[in-house]
This record gives sequence, structure tokens and C-alpha cells, in this order.
Amino acid sequence: MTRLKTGDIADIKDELAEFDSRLVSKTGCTLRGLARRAAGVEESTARNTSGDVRVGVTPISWGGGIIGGFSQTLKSIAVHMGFDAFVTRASDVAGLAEAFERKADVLLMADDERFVAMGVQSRRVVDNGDATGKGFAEGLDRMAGGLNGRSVFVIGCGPVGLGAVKRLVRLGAMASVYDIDRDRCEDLRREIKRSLDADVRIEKDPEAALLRRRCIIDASPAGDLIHERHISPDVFISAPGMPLALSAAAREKISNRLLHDPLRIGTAVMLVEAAKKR
Ligand code: 2YC
Repeated sequence: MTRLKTGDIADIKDELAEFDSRLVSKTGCTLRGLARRAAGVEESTARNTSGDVRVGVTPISWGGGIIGGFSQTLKSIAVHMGFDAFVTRASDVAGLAEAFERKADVLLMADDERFVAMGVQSRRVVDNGDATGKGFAEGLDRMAGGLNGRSVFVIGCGPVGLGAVKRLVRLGAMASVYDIDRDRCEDLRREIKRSLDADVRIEKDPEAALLRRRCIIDASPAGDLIHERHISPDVFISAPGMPLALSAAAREKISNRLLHDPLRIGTAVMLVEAAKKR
């Protein structure tokens, strides 16, 4: 799991409106709309007054320690989504107790191993990896004009890649996957067979796959993996992976057909899922 740095998220809370307008131009959805689609929550049934759902964010100091601005950024995303949200004054156990005392319906917190949203009434635990994968698969579907019946190449078979493939299968896409650790590809393929009775193709040669596939999800921390030669006019890339896997020339060439974000989309899907009543 890549640990974010303050610099990765510093501008998020002040630019959510601009992010929304860029997201609408790429996907036709706002952050809230995309998160609701990814979480399978219909606009009509969604608790449009999500303002009646209170989100308590608690900073966690153990492990690598508190990331400057992280909790405040999570709160700003929740407020932007229409939730009532606060950051607890205390951190860790005292902060969790404070969130309960202040009647939070959803608890939001992260240490170095897990980033979760927990629904207090529903007892639902939503993991950032799964939610991020779903959100970026949904974003690719919207950007590329629908993935039903199309092939999608997913790089990275960790929790984000698995979440993405689960959503791709539900969207009717055929997923092919690659990971430097072959065992993780096999694990993902077994899990998709078990949970969705669907097949996944394992790519042996990522370079050939990048040249062949037109819809790509980069869910790896690999960094400089995708280059100018991989970007043809009909290529769409959805990239939750940190750092962004595209070279500067690739970023230049793909222009608006790239979806990348270090925190907003995953957090938005987590909140919608954790806020579900049942
Ligand atoms: O400020 C705090 O409460 C810290 N304990 C937060 C640590 C987050 C560590 N995880 C990450 O940086 C990211 C997640 C946002 C998603 C994957 N890694």
C-alpha cells in the first residue's frame, strides 16, 4: 500500500469544485454521482439528504504517524458529498470514543495497513482498496462510453485491482490482468471465479497487452510504466495507482482520456457504501 505524502493531497480540499467539473467533462458524473453508481446506489434511493448521515474522521497516530492534512481532506470530501462531517479533536482510541459520543453514523480512519469506513448501525466495513478499484472501473466505463463486451487490461492484482475487476465483471467487461507477482494473478483469478463465477485472463507480457488493449486500469505502484508508444487516439486509462504510471509524454498525449486521483474517488465510494442503510 503506497503511503500518501502531505504534498500528494495538499490542494484537494480547496479544489473539489474544480475537480468535479473536470470529472463531469470526462465521465458525465460528479464525484457524488460516480460514487453512487460504483456503489450500486440509485440516485432515487440514495439518501439525497445524505446530510442526515454524520461522518466522524479520526486521525490515527501509530505506525508511520499522522499525515498532515489527511483527516481534514477526508472531512472536506465528505462535506462535498453532502454528508455532515467532523474531525475528532483527539486521535486514536480517544478519537474513536469521541466520534461515538458525537453520534457519528460512519467512522473514517486509516493506519498504514488499512483505510476503512465503518457503518455504525449497519456494522459494514468498507475497505479503501476495494472501493477505489470499483470507483475507477466505473469511471473508465463512463469515460470510454460503456465497457459491456469490451476487454480491459488491469495492471496490479492487489486489493485495488481486485475491486476493479469485480466491478468490470459486473459491467460486462472481460478483464485481463498482470502483476509482477504471478501468484497474485492466480489469487485474483480464483477469487473472481469463487465470488462471481467469472473468468479472468492472465497476461504474460504487459508490453504486448499495453500495445493491444484500448481500455486500461493501472492499479499498481509501478510508476513509469506507460509511455507515449502505448497511447493511441482511442486509448482510455483509469489510474488509481500511486505514483501515476504514465510518463510525461504519455500524459501529454492522452489528454482528457485519463482518470487519476490519489484519494477523492476511493473515499467517495467508501462513504456512499458505508452510509447504506442495510
Ligand atoms: O493521518 C493519519 O491518520 C494517518 N494514520 C493516515 C495514514 C494513511 C496511510 N495510507 C495511505 O497513505 C494510502 C491510503 C489513503 C490509501 C492507500 N494508501
